[in-house]
Amino acid sequence: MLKINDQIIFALREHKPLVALETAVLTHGLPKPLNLETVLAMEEAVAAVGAVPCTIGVLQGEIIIGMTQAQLQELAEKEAVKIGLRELPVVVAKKLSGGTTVAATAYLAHRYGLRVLATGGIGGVHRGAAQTFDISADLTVLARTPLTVVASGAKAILDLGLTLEYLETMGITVAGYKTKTFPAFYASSSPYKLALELCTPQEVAAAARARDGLGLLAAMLICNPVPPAAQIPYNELMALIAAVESEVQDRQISGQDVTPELLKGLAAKSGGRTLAVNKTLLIENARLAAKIASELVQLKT
Ligand code: PSU
Ligand code: MN
Repeated sequence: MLKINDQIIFALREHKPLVALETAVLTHGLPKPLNLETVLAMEEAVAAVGAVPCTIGVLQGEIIIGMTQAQLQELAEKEAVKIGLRELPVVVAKKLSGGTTVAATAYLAHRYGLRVLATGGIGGVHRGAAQTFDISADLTVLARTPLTVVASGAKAILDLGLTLEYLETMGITVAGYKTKTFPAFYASSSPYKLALELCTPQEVAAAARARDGLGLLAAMLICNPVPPAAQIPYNELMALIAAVESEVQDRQISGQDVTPELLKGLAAKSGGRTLAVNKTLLIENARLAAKIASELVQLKT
């Protein structure tokens, strides 16, 4: 039920820097052909810094740690399950295929010895969660998985204030990377302030090492804002989301489909602009994650 790519085994044994990448963004987050293009560009960005990309996904019930390009292509063509932690055992048993969310990817990455993960934006507390209880399993997994996760904050479709509160409650370190505000995924900044800031890959690695030394079990979320030149400014973004949100509500979409449907709606309403920003931030996050992973392997533990 598990296949660890030979290159990944070698990289782990040789203490090479590794970056885990998820595949829910391939199967559910981005449309074809941008999805595959983007994941491959993330892998390239990691490799360009001298680190080893390790994309995680599931094909015919086999959990693959370090997918090849051919495997990614196959997954992109397939009927795919969105695999959170709780789907994982059933997907394996029934030999299904799918993309792993941050929750499942983080769990697997940690289990097999990786320390850094890059994504676009983590899942979080949805707007209206007081009624729907819709809170991403990303948060509960990150609370007990000591990885360094690089993301442009949480997805802007969420209630960012409630998401920050939840992150605090769960003891997840949230630090801005060269910023004092919580980025809003497609927007480089938001009205939400961050108390902690880290400014270099070395600083991030030192904090991760201190976390490990202290025996703390939660992930650190490193919030890397999309470059301002590429962003959709916060106010504009909020108006866009409000319009799409009411459409999704009218169609009575719930559960796992909410996030993908909102992302799809935003892409349509913005004339594809959100897709371009999403690609940019995914690549930038992969690049920063690779730099952090490279610093981490320098630190003797
Ligand atoms: N980042 C992106 N696009 C995505 C995701 C992250 O740029 O589609 C995915 C991640 O896999 C994350 C998931 O775990 O969205 C969150 O889904 P949910 O809110 O249903 O937990
Ligand atoms: Mn959800």
